[in-house]
Amino acid sequence: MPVDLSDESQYDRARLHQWARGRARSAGVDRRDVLRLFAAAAAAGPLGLAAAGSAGAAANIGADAAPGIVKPLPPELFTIRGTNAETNFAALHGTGHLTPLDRFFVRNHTVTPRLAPADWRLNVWGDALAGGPVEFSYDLLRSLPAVERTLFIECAGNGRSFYTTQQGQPVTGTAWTLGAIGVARWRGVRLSDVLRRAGVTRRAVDVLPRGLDDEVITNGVNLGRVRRPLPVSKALDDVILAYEMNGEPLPADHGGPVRVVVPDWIGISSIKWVGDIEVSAQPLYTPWNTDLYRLFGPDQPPQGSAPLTRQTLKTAFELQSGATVPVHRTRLLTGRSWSGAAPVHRVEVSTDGGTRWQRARLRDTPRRGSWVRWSLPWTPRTTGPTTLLARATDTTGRTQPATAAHNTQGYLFDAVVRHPVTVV
Ligand SMILES: Nc1nc2c(c(=O)[nH]1)N[C@H]1C(S)=C(S)[C@@H](COP(=O)(O)O)O[C@H]1N2
Ligand SMILES: [Mo]
Repeated sequence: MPVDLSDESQYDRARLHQWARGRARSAGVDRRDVLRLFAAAAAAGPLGLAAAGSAGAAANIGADAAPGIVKPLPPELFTIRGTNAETNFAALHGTGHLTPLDRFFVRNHTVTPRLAPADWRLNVWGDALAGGPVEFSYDLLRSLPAVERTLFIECAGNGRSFYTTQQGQPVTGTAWTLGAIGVARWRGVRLSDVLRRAGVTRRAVDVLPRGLDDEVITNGVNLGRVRRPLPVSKALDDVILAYEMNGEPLPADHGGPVRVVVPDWIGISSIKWVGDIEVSAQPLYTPWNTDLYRLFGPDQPPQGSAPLTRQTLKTAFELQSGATVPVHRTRLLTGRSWSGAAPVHRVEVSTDGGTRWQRARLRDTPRRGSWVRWSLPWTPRTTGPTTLLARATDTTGRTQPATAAHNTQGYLFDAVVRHPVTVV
């Protein structure tokens, strides 16, 4: 029976099957190298060591520098994690629906390249095009019909550190708390318009955008340039090639001059500094859809899960972890909740460690692909430590659980996060 790859669950099953049968060609990377790399990552132990999920030459750089990120990273706004910068959620308090560019998280496998729009070209090629390769300049792209959408980009590993700190489970990769997400207004062109102009045919199965940043070398293994295939159904559906972010030309750190933006899907799908796109009549495999960005571990299918696609459900307070708050004074607790599956329509907050829950007021109209801001007034009556919790429910009916399903690389953490504060 032909597989309908426009159905995400069928796509997942088809991919899992191909993987299990050993049909995976890990595009340019020796499979044994990747396995060796994984053994090394596991031996390096939990969080932040030279793990595959935090690939890059500078994974062990100290906490005061993120070499290769261009924009300023003041400590009030960001926590540096290797080559990456995490948004401090407390720094979003009082900001609008969109994450200001000066505090949008940066996740770099290597370093931010500086690319001039005038020199930039996008090469679309592959055996599922009607003819040869087609090149797009920046000006040509800007002359095509423009679209604008407000969408989050969130790393699949966002919240990863809570597997360890809250569930006592080891994971590898960058030890994000909840700040590996941002929401922006993206302007660009539909990827489908570009693919059609390039002559995409019905033979197309996979679409593989690749970044112009340096090749990724992890533990001596060269994984090549950052790239992850999209099923053609998703590529032709709602994916954008963005050249503006919040009304500004796309900043260098976020993929300027042009990046891919894939609504609802894990951040790695949204390839920055896109330089070429392969349109293939066969399924494609790269380290980013085979060994990385799948779920492995005792609680997962024996061969690992299908490649990850949609993001999960999460909530964060716009408050420092461990903050002190004055007793008998009313303050407005604020935060944000989001889901890759559907709009978030209910948020409940507990100020007593989870005994009593109150419904928060939503400050945004719930919309697909973005977060909702919420608030709840709180007047603490007793001094001492307490735990704040907040949990979201999306319109599929799903509510954040008490524990997240463990996986070795710490992806898709969705459990309610315990937020310690002290009342004084
Ligand atoms: N070319 C390229 N694209 C990339 C990456 C990268 O290192 N190189 N990182 C990916 C990951 S893992 C994430 S989470 C998002 C982060 O986007 P941001 O840095 O704009 O926040 O970009 C993705 N696209
Ligand atoms: Mo990511």
